Amino acid sequence: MASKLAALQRWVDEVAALTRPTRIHWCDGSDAEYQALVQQMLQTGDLVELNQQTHPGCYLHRSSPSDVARVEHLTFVCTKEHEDAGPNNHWMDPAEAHAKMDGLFADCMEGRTLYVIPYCMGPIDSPLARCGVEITDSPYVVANMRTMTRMGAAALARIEREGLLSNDSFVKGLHSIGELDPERRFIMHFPEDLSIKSYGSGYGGNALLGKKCHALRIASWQARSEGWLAEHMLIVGIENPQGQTHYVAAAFPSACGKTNLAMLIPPDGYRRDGWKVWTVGDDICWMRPGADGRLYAINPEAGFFGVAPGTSAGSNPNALASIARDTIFTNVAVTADNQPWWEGLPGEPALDWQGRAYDPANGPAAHPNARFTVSAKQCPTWSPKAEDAQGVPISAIVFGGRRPSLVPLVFEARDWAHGVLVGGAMGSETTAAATGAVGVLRRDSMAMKPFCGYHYGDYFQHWLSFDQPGAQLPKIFHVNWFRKGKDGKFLWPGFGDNLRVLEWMIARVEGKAAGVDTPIGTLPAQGELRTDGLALDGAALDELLHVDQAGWQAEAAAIGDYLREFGQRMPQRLHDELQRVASALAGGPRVSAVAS
Ligand code: GTP
Ligand code: SPV
Ligand code: MN
Repeated sequence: MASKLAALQRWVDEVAALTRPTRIHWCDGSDAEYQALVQQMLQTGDLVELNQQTHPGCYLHRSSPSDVARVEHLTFVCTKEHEDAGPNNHWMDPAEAHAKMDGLFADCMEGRTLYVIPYCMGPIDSPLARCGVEITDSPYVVANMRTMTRMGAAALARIEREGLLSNDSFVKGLHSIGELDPERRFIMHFPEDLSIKSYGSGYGGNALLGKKCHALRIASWQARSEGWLAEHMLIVGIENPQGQTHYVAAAFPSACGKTNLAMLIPPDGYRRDGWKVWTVGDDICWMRPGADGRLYAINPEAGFFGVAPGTSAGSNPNALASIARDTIFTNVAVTADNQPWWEGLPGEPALDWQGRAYDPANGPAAHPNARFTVSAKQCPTWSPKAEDAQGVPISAIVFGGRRPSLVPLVFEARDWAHGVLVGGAMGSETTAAATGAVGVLRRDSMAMKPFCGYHYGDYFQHWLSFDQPGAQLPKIFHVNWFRKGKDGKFLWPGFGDNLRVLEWMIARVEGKAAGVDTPIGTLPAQGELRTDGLALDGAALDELLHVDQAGWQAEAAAIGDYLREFGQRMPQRLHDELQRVASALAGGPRVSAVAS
């Protein structure tokens, strides 16, 4: 096969001349193609068959042990001007980066097949969707891209149609697993020519280029120039007993609860009352203002690449139901009867994620960043609106992170500009989703630190720019499910019970809850957070809703230092907003516990 779009055909020819593959395969996205790839990978050992009685259509991939997560220190944004990438990104001169990468790619596909993957991010007929083409030599990447994107013939048709109208009709992503050598591994982005070059890793966000590289880093750049937002957010629909649904978008850093919140199961009492939760997306949200001034969001992905460890009947039954069949597992353990296993599931592991006989001395049986890849259609709560070409209207935006102390369970920003400050000031403890130390508190503005494809100062300005006459913007909230008590345990039960907090937010959106104003924002007034059926004592709730004035003064000072790191491009509006909060903390009304 080939393409009638000259720009695409020329690029594939150029890449083939550089990488010298033995074969070229244009992916059509069919079942037959997927099955053939699976059979081939079973033969090469790239996939291992799991128990087909208990898990039909499920396979295990064991990645190279030094290739198990995103590599932020090897990820670059290569803009002509260094300043445009911002202090939040690693930068390399584009000419230097191309030369370096082309050196690595030279002849790297000898003896391999070059796969051409046309894909669409978002419903294939959506005006909000965008297309890309990934070239890879990894059949595992092809199989995952088929689940995670709309991949194949329909995407190619859209690319060819749009290619007649514009030179920028698709993002070009070039990927090779290379030698899987961490010393020869780079993830390079060229937002000015909508292209990506990734070498040396086969793992998730490094290799499935539609996901973080395209749908966040490149898309955030495109979104800025075109007036929309590309965000690291889940999208969830909350249906009340009257049958009205509010859509909420929430940004939490990697492995901080997006998949769990997106698939939440209401607590018993809520279920009996008729509350329902609908999953629209679990990782990425593209949104833009509609004709009525509201923000409309699509999930650009078609599947979930979710964290396996901790996924259980208690924490996320919807995820567990989704992955009972037709799922690729990466770096999980297996039981004696060859079922996938990870910490949090009943039973016990026989082999660990590296295929060794399980020995606790070697650490956890499943890698902490072990993942499942599954079609979103398999999720029992998959929203009927998830494939809507126009997207869903967003009522509330939520920011949150892992904050063991200080940050209350929930508060509401007083307006859009304050909300942008709240998102910008976000902090969270690092997780196993990226290589490096785990559990270190760092600033992660809007959960986009690893994913914003340009200068954070410009990004905050772009966020502020949505506040225009006629805009019907969502309310902005901040949550913290991860506050710990003196015993080191989480104070809040989390998971399904997070609906209690969402219910308060929706009541605020509808003007039905009063709240208590504090210098950091509005918290639930006494009795506003529904706690029936919860084993939570009054002292814990007081602590969860307490605003520690001295602690917040220190936090505000730290936020100020952080904002100043972005220099001249940081909007003055955010400095002013922080100043307003700091003054209120210093001299404003006394802050106290607001609930018991
Ligand atoms: P990425 O896919 O990496 O972007 O992450 P994600 O934000 O989708 O993360 P996910 O929902 O998979 O969360 C993973 C981790 O967060 C697991 O360890 C969960 O157990 C934990 N987690 C999720 N929700 C909660 C919660 O409400 N409370 C607590 N204590 N832990 C939670
Ligand atoms: C994340 O790290 O935020 C992920 C997983 O969603 S990966 O696709 O590997 O980036
Ligand atoms: Mn993510």
